[in-house]
Amino acid sequence: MAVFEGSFTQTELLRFALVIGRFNDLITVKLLEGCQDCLKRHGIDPNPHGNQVDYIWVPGSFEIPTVARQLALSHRYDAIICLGAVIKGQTPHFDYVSAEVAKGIAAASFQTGVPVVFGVLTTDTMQQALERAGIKSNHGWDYAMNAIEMASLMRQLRPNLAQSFAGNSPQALPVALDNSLAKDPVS
Ligand code: INI
Repeated sequence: MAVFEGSFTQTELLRFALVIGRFNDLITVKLLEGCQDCLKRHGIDPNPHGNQVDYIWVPGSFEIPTVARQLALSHRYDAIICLGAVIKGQTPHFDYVSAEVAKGIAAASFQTGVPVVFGVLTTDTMQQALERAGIKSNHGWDYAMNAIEMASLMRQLRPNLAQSFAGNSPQALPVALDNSLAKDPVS
């Protein structure tokens, strides 16, 4: 048997997409900066003209899942990081938007087998959002850490699961895994 865990040092081949909501961009731009800082400090080139990170801007958090799913289906990325800020009290939209974005991001990840990081702040006030986007700490950094860990872990699991299932009948391999094994995320 074996232990698998993501590496934070072997990152040069990893590819990421960042989906960022423009709504409350005072917050989302700060999350983005935290995210980029973390990626850079872990050896990932955050330059949009480079090979490792693509950036996709959407109007608001509600639009994030549709785009995240499309990107995951492309199998070009090891992980997708979704950044948004849903703040209560601004509009009655809060409950609808926060529920849908959480469900949608989870579905995009489950349906495709690609890690999709839920980097959407849901707070009662703008002050709470600011505190989580740089004033006290920057959750953007944490979202990037999650993405690196999951991206690296999934790269390890694909070949290892293929090997450990090699002796079994094809029916023993779950369909989702079978599909992911057939695709190279960087091709
Ligand atoms: N989008 C957000 O990202 N955060 C919010 O707080 C928010 N509120 O409160 O309304 C918000 N609404 C816009 C929404 O995401 C869609 O862009 C819009 O409904 C069009 O589909």
